Amino acid sequence: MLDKFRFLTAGESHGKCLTAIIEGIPAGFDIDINQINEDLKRRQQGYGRGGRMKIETDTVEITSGVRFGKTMGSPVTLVIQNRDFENWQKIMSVMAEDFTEEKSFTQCRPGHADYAGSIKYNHKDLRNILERSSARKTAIEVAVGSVAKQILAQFDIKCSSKILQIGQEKNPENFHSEIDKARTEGDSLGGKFEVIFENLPVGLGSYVHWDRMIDGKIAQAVMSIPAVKTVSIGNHHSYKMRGSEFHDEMFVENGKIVRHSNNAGGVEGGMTNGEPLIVTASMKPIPTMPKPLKTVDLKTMEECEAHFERSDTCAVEACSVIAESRIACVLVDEFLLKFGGDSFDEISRKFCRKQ
Ligand code: EPS
Repeated sequence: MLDKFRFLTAGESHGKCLTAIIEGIPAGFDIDINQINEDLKRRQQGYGRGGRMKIETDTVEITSGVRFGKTMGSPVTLVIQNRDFENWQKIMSVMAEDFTEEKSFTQCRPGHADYAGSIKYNHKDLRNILERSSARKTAIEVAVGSVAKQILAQFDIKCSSKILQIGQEKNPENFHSEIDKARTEGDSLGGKFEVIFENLPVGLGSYVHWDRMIDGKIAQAVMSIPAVKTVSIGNHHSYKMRGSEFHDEMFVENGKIVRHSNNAGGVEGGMTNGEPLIVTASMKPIPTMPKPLKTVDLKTMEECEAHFERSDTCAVEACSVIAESRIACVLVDEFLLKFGGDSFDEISRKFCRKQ
């Protein structure tokens, strides 16, 4: 999907490590590894996370493409070690002789990829699906997104996110108690969050073809985060507003075009319009929980309770950090398509907020 800022990730939830190779970063960009680690920490720290986050302290290693804090124009490789691998070496072994039947699980977890994945890839052991479908892989995606954010920041493009709702609760002061309540009851919670990018240039994306519309690309990038169920751009009440109320009128002040509203959320005609980009998304409640869901054991075809090891109660804060990263990747890709070049200096010469 991405043309200029391309990346591939690899790694299982309880495997040795998570890896990403990013291709297409021009030379001469500043990359601060501490900043990547800050984003990784933000993804881990949200209230409502489970036992796994006590084991992991995600930090990235850059093994190619950066020298003395600057990109070299060559592929950038990022690696995050899974500390929990130490406890899973036998279960995640690559050696055929380590296989034993009792290491597999067959009680499907509703809401996860288990059922469809077992049929699609013909897996009898549902761990083969769990391991890659797990949201653990979003750790390395956040590292990639952090690199994208750092590139954008060098053109003063800034990003932030906030939680709008946890379950039914809209008051931030009550979010923690709402999560505590769900945890005590062995349940899980979803919620809603908002991501904002400011100072974007006009004209990222295009109206000329459906697959070049920036809103479509952002929707795909955010919707494919595990557990995300809705994505909207701008005022999500648009469908019940009148045209005269919704559309952002234009005025001239001091020789400049200005708007006094941003219901469009920074996108018109599939392109950024220079106003802040506002993306809202909602996340379903996490499907793994101590209070077990009824399901089927795919081996015996008998009804049973879903497989449970441990779980998070709520990961909406983590999800907002992941969404920042995913959107940053789309934006940097479009940015490089528009202002592209081989080096930071070349791009700086071409860069213009209104072109
Ligand atoms: C996840 C299950 C839990 C989460 C995990 C996502 O992991 P575990 O099965 O090891 O307890 O903690 O998230 C992460 C590990 C992470 O880094 O975000 C799942 O099934 O998606």
